[in-house]
Amino acid sequence: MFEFLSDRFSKIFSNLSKKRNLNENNIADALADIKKALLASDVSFEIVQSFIQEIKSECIGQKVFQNVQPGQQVVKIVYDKLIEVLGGKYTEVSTQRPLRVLMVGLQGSGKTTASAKLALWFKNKGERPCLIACDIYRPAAIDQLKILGQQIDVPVFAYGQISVNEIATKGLKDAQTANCNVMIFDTAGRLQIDTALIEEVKNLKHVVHPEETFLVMDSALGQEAVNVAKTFHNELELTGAILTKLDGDTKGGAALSLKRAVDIPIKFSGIGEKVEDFEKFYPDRMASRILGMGDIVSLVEKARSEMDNDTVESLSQRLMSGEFNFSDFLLQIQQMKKMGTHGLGKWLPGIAGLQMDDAYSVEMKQNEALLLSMTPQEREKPSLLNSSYRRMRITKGAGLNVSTFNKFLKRFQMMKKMSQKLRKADPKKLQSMLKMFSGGNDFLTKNLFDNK
Ligand SMILES: Nc1nc2c(ncn2[C@@H]2O[C@H](COP(=O)(O)OP(=O)(O)O)[C@@H](O)[C@H]2O)c(=O)[nH]1
Ligand SMILES: [Mg+2]
Repeated sequence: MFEFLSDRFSKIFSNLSKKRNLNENNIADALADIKKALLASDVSFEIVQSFIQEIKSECIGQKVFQNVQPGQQVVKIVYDKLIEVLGGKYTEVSTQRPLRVLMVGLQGSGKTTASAKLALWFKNKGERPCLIACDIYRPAAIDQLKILGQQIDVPVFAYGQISVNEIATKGLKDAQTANCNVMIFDTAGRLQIDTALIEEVKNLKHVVHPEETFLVMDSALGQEAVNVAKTFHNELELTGAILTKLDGDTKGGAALSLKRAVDIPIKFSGIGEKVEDFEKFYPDRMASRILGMGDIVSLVEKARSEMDNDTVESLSQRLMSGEFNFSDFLLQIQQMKKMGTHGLGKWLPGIAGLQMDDAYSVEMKQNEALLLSMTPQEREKPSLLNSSYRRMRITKGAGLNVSTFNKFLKRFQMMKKMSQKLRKADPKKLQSMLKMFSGGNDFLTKNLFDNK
């Protein structure tokens, strides 16, 4: 996926990273190469222009970090920009239920396949999806949907070639009777956008009132993606896109153009012909794949937050092994004092969402006091604290009362529970992720919680 672009980027950046000093000339050379690479990947000219312009101005305003070469910093800037162009943060699908999803797009883009894939995705999350066949022009399309539905054991409502409005009305009713909470409407496409097609889907939209309208788009579409997306968006107010056939040799034009062209998030990607070949689309992971320079990116990230890398890494390893004890807890608190929950949260998922407000820092100070008044053996082996005498001594030693001790234990249990959860995650996946993002960063957090 995006091999073409990532090959080019790798070359540009390995040249740049070797340079000790960056000056206007070698930055300009690199930017010219990036521009060529993007244009050759069929990203639209306007988008490439603004992309390059923005990178240039960021490069100029950069502070130099110790231990990081300027060339590596440029990689990080391009990486951040790529994430933004690919959509920024991942946005979740609507949580409303019942949920109505309208799938639109050109013929052959992968709507019918993506409808089934999406249904399976919802089903695997414990929802009750169904599929409604609204492609009335090709009887084969209805059969295709029925077969897919059977394969994933999801009901398909099809009514033959009656008007789409009637189909929608009947479909909604039947879906309700069947107690489905996610209704996915597979529509007809044309080879090219034409007004009749748009009118038909618009009518359908008036009847269905979908919470989500997804544009299904072949990722090989290139810069034509801009026009297609703009037209569909103007007429139908899209809420997101599904990028298909990312398993093929796509250059990246469509993916890199969508957000800037119409400002809709890419929510999913199709990565093969099978119904399981479907995943959430994460702009940051995609950017990392395109750049193929995860190591440099994390190096710069680390330099930025000035982390005490070794300690934190071993802490997160301990957490994942499920062996979190009081010594680890103490280490964690001390690290947190150094770099805040935000910095540490990148490594230790459980605390990513915690706000370091006043109450929380008081609690942390108390916890630290309690931990420090334990013996080293007690910190290594929490079960030693089953003695109420020792608990009282420790609490007194820390100048606190019993209720704070109980609160402390609760917090510790929370961490421990989380570590067990992490341990249950697929170890192979964990390992490969750790390897891929050697040293950890945002990806680690997201991967850990999303792949279970
Ligand atoms: N390799 C690959 N093929 C896909 C993917 N999604 C769809 N296809 C294929 O693309 C073709 C058109 O898909 P279909 O769902 O019928 O498109 P529709 O006309 O928009 O409904 C079919 O042969 C699918 O198997 C994908 O993510 N990867
Ligand atoms: Mg179809």
